[in-house]
Amino acid sequence: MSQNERKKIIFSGIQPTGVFTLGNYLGAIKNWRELQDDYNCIFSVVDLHAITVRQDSAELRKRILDSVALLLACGIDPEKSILFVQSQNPAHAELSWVLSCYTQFGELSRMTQFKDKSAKHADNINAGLFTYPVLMAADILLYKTDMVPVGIDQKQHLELARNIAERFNNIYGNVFTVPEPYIPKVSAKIMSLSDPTKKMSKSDDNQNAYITLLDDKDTIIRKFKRAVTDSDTTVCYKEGKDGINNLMSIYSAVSGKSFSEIEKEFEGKGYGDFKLAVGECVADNLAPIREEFIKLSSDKAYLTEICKNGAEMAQRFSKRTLEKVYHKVGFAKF
Ligand code: ATP
Ligand code: LTN
Repeated sequence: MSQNERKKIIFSGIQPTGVFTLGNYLGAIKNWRELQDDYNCIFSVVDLHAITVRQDSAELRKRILDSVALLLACGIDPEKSILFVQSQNPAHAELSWVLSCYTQFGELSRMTQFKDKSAKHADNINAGLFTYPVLMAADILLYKTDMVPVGIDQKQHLELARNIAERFNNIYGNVFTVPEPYIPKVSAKIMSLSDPTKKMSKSDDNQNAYITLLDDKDTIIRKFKRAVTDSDTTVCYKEGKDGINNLMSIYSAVSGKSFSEIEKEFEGKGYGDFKLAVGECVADNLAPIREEFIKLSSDKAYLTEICKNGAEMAQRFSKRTLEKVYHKVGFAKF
């Protein structure tokens, strides 16, 4: 890359709604770590998004700092990337308001995450849950983001962010960069271990449905042993074998082996052997993250420093976009 060519910009976020799962890791965070050398990366713990579902205040405060520690433990390097907590840069909420006036009710009504979360939290279908994708668009568009590494569940939100950006640009000229998704091939959607037709999610009520990045080896192996599969006996990737397909995707993403290599490895062996191998491989992969988290999470002063610096940089980088937007829509400046 020539000196004049600017590095492309990456933005992504994760909600501090629980301990990150293997799904979060394989669908998003692993890519974040790998992209840091070649892109200007900005990663955020999106606490504004988290309160669209009712949270306990003390618990949320703890989870935010734990999330920062866990991202650092996963290899997000504050020397290379900007790591910050979303609420600490007011520009996100400010741009979100403006963009909500350029987003249609009908568009938001079609969002499948809104439909799923409304069904799950029928007693709290708040306006923030509905406008959640507008805030996500603001997150992305503030930083002139070129690429957004996410799991496939976020593709629809990203499509909406692109539409909002294009709509705004059509009215006011070239204000926003239109972002592209960056979605992994094998692990774009890791499924729940107890119901392989559902996404693995950190806020699932059933702890056996997900592996967290902080589970110990015994817990990981136990959860994989209990994973729901089928009544067949061969380890092969086939339609209708959701549970086995999911375990094969996990094993492939973690070990680097292809599906045909995995099928060969377990020829003539049963599901029990396969589940144990997946469990051991995942546990060995996650062990260094867990160890690093234990070290980092007790160093509150260090974590606070990272958050302060990150917020300052995020504010600095997003200031110009917000000013431009305010000017374009006709706000007076005094
Ligand atoms: P919640 O359960 O609170 O809704 P979540 O586990 O779905 O949370 P998010 O914070 O919403 O996680 O997502 C963070 C990132 O992880 C996003 O890029 C999302 O696409 C990705 N992701 C989440 N779950 C999975 C999964 N099961 N497989 C692959 N990627 C995932
Ligand atoms: N909505 C995302 C989290 C998120 C995000 C973002 C992801 C919030 N803002 C910006 C990418 C870019 C989710 O995972 N549920």
